[in-house]
Amino acid sequence: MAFEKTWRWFGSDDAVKLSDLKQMGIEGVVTALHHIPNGEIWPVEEIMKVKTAIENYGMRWSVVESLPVSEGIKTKSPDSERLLCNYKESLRNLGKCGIDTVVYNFMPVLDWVRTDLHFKLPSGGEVMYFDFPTFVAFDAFILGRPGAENDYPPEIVTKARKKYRAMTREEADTLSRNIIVVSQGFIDGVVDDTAADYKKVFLEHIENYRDIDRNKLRMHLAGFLNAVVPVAEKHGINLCIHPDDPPFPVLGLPRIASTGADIEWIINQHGSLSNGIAFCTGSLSVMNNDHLEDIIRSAGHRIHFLHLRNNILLADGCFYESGHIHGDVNMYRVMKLLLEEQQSRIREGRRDTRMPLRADHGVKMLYDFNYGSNPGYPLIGRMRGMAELSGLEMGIEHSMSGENH
Ligand code: DNO
Repeated sequence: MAFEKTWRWFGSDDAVKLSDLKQMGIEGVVTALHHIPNGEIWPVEEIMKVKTAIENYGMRWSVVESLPVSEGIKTKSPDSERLLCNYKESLRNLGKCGIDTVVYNFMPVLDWVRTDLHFKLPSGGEVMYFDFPTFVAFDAFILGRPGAENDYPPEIVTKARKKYRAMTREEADTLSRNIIVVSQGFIDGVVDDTAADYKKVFLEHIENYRDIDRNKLRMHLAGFLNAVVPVAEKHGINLCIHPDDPPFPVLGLPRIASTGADIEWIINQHGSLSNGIAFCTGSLSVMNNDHLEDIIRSAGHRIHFLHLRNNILLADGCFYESGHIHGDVNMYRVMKLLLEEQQSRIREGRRDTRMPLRADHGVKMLYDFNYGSNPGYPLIGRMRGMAELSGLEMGIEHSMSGENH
């Protein structure tokens, strides 16, 4: 049985239409109610509109990515009780509509970070790149966050200073806008594109974490899970946390979903299957490639969603995305272990055997340059990734079942 082929679709504004997805062989759509402001309740009628539109094309709304956890919940602000009530209500409404998989993350302020959204590969294709010294240049010298220099290794700060000195004002502005606005806006980022002084607003968000260290953030996540997992379970929903991207602290903010040990800690906070993870090979492999297989072995039973993609890892914590099957992640081994997990679910009679998979991010290529797309989400590059992953999956599945044709 193959994994459910899914595709991240950004709603009716997406240049790719549902009819296109159908042609591409997509079975399940991954989307969110992007028009509902972060922290507000998702009403049944709005959920049903999207669900019906998807089902009219013979596909299913397979995964909600994401039902965003507001900053107020992450920081436990005075408004957090109301936000939590709204979150639970949205989950109930999703459950009533028969949606069974919901992704969230617990990364402070920024969802994911890249310093270059248009890194040119020798082939002419474009991918996203994270350059650690450039990121530190942004934090310490462009944003000027107080104390930032002390939050990073001295040798990286030295390189960052050099990078900053060589930057034009325009380059520095593009870098800031990419990190704070462009890479976040389409996924309900915390800084509004229209904010006049978006860097100031961003710094204020960071400042909200001044008394929140790793332990405290963990306690906030534990509180969140205790509140929402029973609701999810009652309504037949599997929640899954997306790992930190990149999986190490940035901006002096705590990170709690970066390593195998973090994931173990998270799944142990609540024994329900509804307390699960989104297995993102791109995020989890950046510091340590080898632990991907360990994570599948130890936490595989809680994996509810597969984000597969690859990276090339470089010195100094830098990396760039390299499509799907080629790169530092051993996609053959990862796929094989995931298929074994699916087999064991079938043997155990579990209901959640679909294991929705999406080709995460992709190389911008060919006609992708003629159409607008959100950073990381080109049509052709992702479609190539889906095709590669499907072929790999089919080959491994056949060899596992002993078939030789
Ligand atoms: C980036 C995505 C993330 C992910 C969220 C889940 O491309 O993987 O934005 O959707 O972190 O909440």
